Amino acid sequence: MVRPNEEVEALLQEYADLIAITGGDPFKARAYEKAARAIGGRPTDVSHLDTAGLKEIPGVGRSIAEKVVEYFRTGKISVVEERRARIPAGVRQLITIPTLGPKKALVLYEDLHISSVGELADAIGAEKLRDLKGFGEKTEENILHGIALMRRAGGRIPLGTAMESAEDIVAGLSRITGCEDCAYAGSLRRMKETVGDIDILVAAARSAPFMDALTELPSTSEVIARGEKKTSVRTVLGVQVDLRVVRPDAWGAGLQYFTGSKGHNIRTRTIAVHLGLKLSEYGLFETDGGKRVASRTEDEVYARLGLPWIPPTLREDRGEIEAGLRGELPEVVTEADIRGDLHTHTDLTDGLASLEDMVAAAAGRGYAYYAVTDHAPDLYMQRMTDEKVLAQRERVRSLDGGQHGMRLLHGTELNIGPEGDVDWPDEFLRGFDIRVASVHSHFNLGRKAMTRRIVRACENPYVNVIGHPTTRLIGKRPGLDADLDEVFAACARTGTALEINAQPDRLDLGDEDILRARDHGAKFAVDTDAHSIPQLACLRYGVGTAQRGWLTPDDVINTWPLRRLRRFLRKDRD
Ligand code: DGT
Ligand code: CA
Ligand code: CA
Ligand code: ZN
Repeated sequence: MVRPNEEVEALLQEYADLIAITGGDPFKARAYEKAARAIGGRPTDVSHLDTAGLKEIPGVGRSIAEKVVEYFRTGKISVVEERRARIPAGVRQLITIPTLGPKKALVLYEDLHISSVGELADAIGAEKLRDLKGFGEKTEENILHGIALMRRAGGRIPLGTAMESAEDIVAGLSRITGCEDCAYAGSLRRMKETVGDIDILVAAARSAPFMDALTELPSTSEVIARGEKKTSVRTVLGVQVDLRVVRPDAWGAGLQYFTGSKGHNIRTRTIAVHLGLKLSEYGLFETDGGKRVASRTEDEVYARLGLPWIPPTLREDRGEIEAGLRGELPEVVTEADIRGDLHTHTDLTDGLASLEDMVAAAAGRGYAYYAVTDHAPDLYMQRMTDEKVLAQRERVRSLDGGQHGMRLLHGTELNIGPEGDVDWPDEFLRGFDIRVASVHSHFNLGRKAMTRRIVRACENPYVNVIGHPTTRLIGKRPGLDADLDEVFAACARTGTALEINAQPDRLDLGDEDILRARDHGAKFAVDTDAHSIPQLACLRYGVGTAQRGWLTPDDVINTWPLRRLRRFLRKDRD
């Protein structure tokens, strides 16, 4: 991601929220939101552009362009500052509740002086909302449901957000003299879908320079605790960061300990005890006499316990210790194994970049093949037509094999209707090389109907991949109510792959569902669903999730050579 673009995206999005909260013009709010997304999705730094250059970005008019220029010249946008001053931060936090819009948030603030999520929950408990104009018992219920959804994420941060902060911090600390090693550990290194706090580890002889540096980073807003071995801060995004400095000769033991999980560590410590050893963050020691037997690398520590090195994504005490002891640890899929992305969009529908630009960026990632899968007509707001998609096919064919010899597949993302039907008749579907099918509507059908619906989609001889199978949005929307075991069995039986959507707010399927689906013998596609060039890089989160589901390259169709993939895509149609 390009940092200046992201800063502008966040500011313009905030401005859109502020307009909405203060009861401003909804069209204006939407315009800023759109421009925010467009700028955030640009692959190249916008900070060098002048007003004219900025105006070439779709959705960016003169007034927005001028605000962006102002930001890069002065470090702020004055109208944003003005609106901010009128609204307390707590009120802005209210609209992050998924079921509460800005208008209602404003009423709550003005009439009941509610300015935090906690105060709001209390007011609902005291039945104070139902008497407000435009509110009722049903509204109270809806908002409570929204707060519950938000809390279910437990104040935890999405993997993608944590990763970007952590990589910035690691880069910053690595530049300090005396740094022999620096890495993030904890749940982030295990690629858990949400992260409680960020754990950073440094190997160095002296800790003070690193502790100082962390407290002085521009992203640090508050120092929680400053110590010799550990310092904790909070960043401007509200994320806690724990930094520990270890001696270089104890790097492996420290990394192993602070990567966790707790469950995994309990198992490794128990093995140590049975071997007459003691394992801590300082190393592996003989119980009698205290001689250190391993500590420099994780490899050494695991080896001395009779284990192979275990990938961090497997360290959840889900059988990895037993498998390691038996020498049967899976060779999990890695980013390098992925030969192509099979679910991506262009500006023909709701993507931000042109076909040519997406293809060039994909080729730049070294892919052997790449599928373009814009939305199909039943998603009305995307205005897809037969003519448009056929014209796109011509362009795809002319680009095929051009960039570094990368092969292109022309595909589409179909919409699974309430009865399990999809857009377009069979003759038309036949013309595509690959078809992803996803649920985009009718989320509350009831369990039986929902299960039947998705199973029917799998049984369609043209449907190759079920896109974001549960439709969950982490911390915002729970997954569909369906009998997933029945869906997974149908996928295995019909030769339909399950997507592991790599967008960090989706990660859909998630790790536990992947483990179940794998037991049914289903295959998977790790795809980004990229709507912009930077989003192609989200692949790593999908791969991490696939690893957490113990998948090997053989389980993942887009690691296969094109010939094998094409055979899979034919299903049983011949
Ligand atoms: P999180 O931050 O809630 O997403 O999860 P973690 O796994 O990052 O947990 P965290 O930050 O509390 O601690 C990082 C790692 O350090 C953890 O995975 C294992 C290790 N660790 C921390 N405290 C303890 C402890 O009391 N006992 C053991 N065995 N390990 C610990
Ligand atoms: Ca942590
Ligand atoms: Ca921690
Ligand atoms: Zn999509």
